[in-house]
Amino acid sequence: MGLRIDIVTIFPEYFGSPLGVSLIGKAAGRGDIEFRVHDLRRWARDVHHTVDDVPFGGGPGMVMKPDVWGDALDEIIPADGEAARLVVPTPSGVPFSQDMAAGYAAEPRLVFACGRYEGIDGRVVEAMRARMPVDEVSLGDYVLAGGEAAALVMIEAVGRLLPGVLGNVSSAGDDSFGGDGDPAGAMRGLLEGPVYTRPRAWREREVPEVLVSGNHAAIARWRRDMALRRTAAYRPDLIAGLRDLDRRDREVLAEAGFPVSAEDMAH
Ligand code: JAH
Repeated sequence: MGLRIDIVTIFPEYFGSPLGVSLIGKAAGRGDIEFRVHDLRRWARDVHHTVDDVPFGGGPGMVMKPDVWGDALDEIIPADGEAARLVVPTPSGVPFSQDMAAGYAAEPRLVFACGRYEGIDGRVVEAMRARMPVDEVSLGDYVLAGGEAAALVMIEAVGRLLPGVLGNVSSAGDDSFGGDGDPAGAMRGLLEGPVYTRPRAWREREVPEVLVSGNHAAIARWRRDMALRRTAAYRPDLIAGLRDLDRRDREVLAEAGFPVSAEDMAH
């Protein structure tokens, strides 16, 4: 019982290599994920395979035609078929998150509609919402040339959460976006700090002593300190959302310039 992912795009060739390699490629080889990539131009109506037209109301660029997208999605997601969620990458969408990736990994079927130009005629999402859940999703506040790269990012974030896809299942746990798939994870809501491997000394730089101490409690505390510091420095917007801070957490955050108020304290 795997995940089926359909991708609709005017650049089907874009997806070949990324979906064929690494953990996702192996999962697809085993049948844990099934990919189907569809060329939108198959549903174009004219000899030139036109998929875009000028925007009503004027303005720059072109807009993708609703009739072409409508026919494509009607055929790819038949009314009597398996329930599907339609995902439309767009800079005007809701921010994608680790929680959404976990939700997508639990779905039977995802369909990514990759727009180009100025986007897809607004009536397409409206019409599809009458039949299925539709998410317009952004990866951040920047504009790409189309939704393809964004779809690949989401597919990778979802794919690594599928049972059997990640080589080492436990390493999904305390990454930045701390405790993905682990609602009670100690690092939840924090960016992960630095990590180290051999050699112990490299270009005169020693690995932090605590990491070779064998003291697991001290190691966990040190990692949390580093995560708090990094989060304060790189993502100060996340600090207000942290819950259940202990005395040491508050000390570290205060040193990083974030005094924490009394009502946010666990004890
Ligand atoms: C650009 C269709 N937030 C990332 C993102 C996602 C999609 C697009 N741009 C940025 C995009 C042009 C056409 C989608």
